[in-house]
Amino acid sequence: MPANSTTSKPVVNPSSTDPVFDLIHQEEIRQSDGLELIPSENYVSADVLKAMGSVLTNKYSEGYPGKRYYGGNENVDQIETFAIERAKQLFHADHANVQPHSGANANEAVYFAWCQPGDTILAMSLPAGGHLTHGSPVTRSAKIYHFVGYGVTPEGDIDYDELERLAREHQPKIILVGYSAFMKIPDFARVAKIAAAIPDCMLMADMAHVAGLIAGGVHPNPLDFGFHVMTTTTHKTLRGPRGGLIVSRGKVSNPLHKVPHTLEKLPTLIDRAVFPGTQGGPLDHVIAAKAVAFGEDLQPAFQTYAQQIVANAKALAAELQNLGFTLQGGGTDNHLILVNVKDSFGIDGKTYETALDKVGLTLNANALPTDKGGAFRPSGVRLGTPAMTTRGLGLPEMKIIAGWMKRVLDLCVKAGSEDQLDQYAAELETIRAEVRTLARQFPIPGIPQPTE
Ligand code: DSN
Repeated sequence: MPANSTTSKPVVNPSSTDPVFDLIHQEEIRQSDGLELIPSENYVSADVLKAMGSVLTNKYSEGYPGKRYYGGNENVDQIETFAIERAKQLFHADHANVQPHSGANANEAVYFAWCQPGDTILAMSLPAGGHLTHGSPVTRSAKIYHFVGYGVTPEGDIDYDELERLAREHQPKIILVGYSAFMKIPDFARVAKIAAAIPDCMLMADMAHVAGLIAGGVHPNPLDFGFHVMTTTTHKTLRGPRGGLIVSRGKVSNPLHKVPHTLEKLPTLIDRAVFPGTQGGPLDHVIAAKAVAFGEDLQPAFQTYAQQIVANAKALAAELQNLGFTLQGGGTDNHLILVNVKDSFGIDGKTYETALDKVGLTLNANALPTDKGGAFRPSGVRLGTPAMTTRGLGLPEMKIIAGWMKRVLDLCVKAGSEDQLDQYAAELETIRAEVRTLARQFPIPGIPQPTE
């Protein structure tokens, strides 16, 4: 047993003596006994877990259904086709590529499909709420393409005037709308109008965070507003396995839009950019799990789930505000909440994240658009409701969670800094026990529950 293992008895006997299995078991307990507030995490169904753990991991399938570089793909071809057709149906798309290993790979493939080295891509800057893969200087893409960043207004919405000015000035090959800390609904039609005036400009949306809300009908779909390509991860609100997805239009959806290649070629360019452009063999077990998850996302129950995610986020945001927390953008229209703990209570986001971890509430410290704290000591924390909603938590529990967050915050204020938190270990342990008791009332799908 590892030195830090808890005293709980194993839920099931590990199937091997390899300590890795004991650690997996400890992770089952950690997930069961805590509440997951990280907005990019979720819990998959037992069926998705089963597909991921299947013999498909043994197979090589470079290529696409019907056009492989290996024999023996008769089952894999059908599985990948299920995933493709279900993804197209979910997002009203003409084409889907289900092979990207991650959201980062999906983005990289789209840039590679459409741009030449040195071309300009206009995207939301990271401090404004954008994503690392949208041009952060530490990424490979930023060394190949020229990224220009647009920001947000003091109210937390996209600064569309700035976006338009920068688009005119830089004539980008891609305008990208996407984010990992943005709480409004983008005005896709307005961005499409801006792009229509730029020759050769492709419209790309990275909807990794809200793809499940789109699939569930509670968020607009950029492909319905003239966007040509949408990328996403499959493990956040879509509730699938870890992985990426690209869906696109295959025909001209905006007659004002002038492009060098006809848009009918876009699917081919994307497929070539994924394989062999940027990836090798697909992860067939993950693609099977994507197919299963997309099948679940197409069910009416998923729409109810998506509605509840947003209702829970709004309720949690409102209660946090009642308790004195300042929220970036004044609240939320999706599943995300960005709390300015520094402005509200003088505590940095990392100290607060550490303290919340001790009581079993997991979220992440996050920079705010005007942050002076840097990436490791930012002023905010980011949280969201997709995972809790999967477990069945509803509006009454959102109030309880906000209350715990305030009690932990008060202890942080008393402690003054992270290294003084131990003085309040007993108080933190009391809250931890309350969190565990509630968490165990809402089992995680697909795994055995702790028994003591
Ligand atoms: N890492 C993801 C997130 O937490 O938002 C984005 O890729």
